Amino acid sequence: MKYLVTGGAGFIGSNFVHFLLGERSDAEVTVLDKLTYAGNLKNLEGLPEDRFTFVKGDICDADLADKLIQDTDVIVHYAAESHNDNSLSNPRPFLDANIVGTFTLIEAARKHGKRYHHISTDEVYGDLPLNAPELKFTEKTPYNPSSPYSSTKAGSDLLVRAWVRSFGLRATISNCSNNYGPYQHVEKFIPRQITEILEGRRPRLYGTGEQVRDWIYTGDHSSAVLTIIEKGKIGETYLIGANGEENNLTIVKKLLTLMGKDENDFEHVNDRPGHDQRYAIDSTKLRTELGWKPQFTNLEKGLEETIEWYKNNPDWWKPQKVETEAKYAKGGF
Ligand code: NAD
Ligand code: TDX
Repeated sequence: MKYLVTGGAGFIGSNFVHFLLGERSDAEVTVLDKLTYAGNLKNLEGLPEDRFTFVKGDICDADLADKLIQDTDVIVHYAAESHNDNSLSNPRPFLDANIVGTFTLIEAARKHGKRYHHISTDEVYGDLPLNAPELKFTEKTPYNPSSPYSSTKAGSDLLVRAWVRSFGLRATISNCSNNYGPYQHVEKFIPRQITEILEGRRPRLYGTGEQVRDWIYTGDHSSAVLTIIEKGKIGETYLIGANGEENNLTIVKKLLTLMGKDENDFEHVNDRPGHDQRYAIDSTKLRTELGWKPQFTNLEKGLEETIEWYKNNPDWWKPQKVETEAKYAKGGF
């Protein structure tokens, strides 16, 4: 099987490439990645050279997409502008990568009749109230995105659904909850706080910190995506989650404690405009219909391993850190 993985030099895409080549000895992978600020070739080190090719390029380049997709069995589309805070300060790149980029890929996929899997997020459903723990997102929840990031992801999902219905595109969609683990860019919540502590500064909590995210270890996202590609029903959407709900304040306190600091040694900074309150995934469909289940469900252990990785890999994250914090300082975050 020949796979084209877009965004494979990013956090989650690179995890999938390592997972896939490790799990399937007959798989060949081409990564198409523009290497934006979020892409890093170090994430792809150590892969089998005879089964892996890297192409630097933009998913909006129709000629390149056409050429690569012609020679592929399955397209797995991870490439995106992925950070909410960036989408609030500069939305335009989100429209280009997430909407036009997806359009370009599904056009080529339908022209060549190729299998396509679309990576999306639970944020397309908007947020849940904090006072109704019984509510969770399901595949039937109406779309209600809040930010420029999540609205462009929602738009891309809707394009895929329309291409399935109108043109018979052989596609599946997955919407996953918040990922964490090694190789995540230091702009994101957990690595930002770990690296702030490692650099001798205090973690930064937006607003009160009562917002809830449903955390999943990246490896579990990757195994779910492979399950959907191999066993999923064409035209269907699957929600991916590992029952990892926790509020931001608790995560910050856990990180401080695990790193030998006082649990109250953090700062409250400006809140994110339009901040989504709670995400929570009901992944019953994926578990019962396709038999998937997560392996890394101990959040505390996952955080310990993640802290250890950032401690041991300053050469990976230090180059991103100064620019990221300068961006945050401008907005008072
Ligand atoms: P990331 O920002 O770490 O990586 C994105 C990758 O896409 C980078 O390597 C970047 O260079 C590449 N890219 C961006 N624009 C491109 C373009 N125009 N052409 C080619 N390559 C381009 O993102 P991530 O956190 O790994 O997220 C990957 C995917 O998973 C995204 O689609 C995101 O919406 C989705 N997702 C993320 C999470 C999460 O918690 N991070 C949760 C659910 C879904
Ligand atoms: O410094 C911070 N302090 C803070 O309190 C940062 C960076 C974030 N936060 C809060 C905001 C959110 O409530 O932490 C929570 C998580 O923030 P992010 O890591 O920015 O993630 P989120 O906005 O929830 O979106 C993530 O999950 C869904 C990914 O970035 C998306 O790509 C994915 O689709």
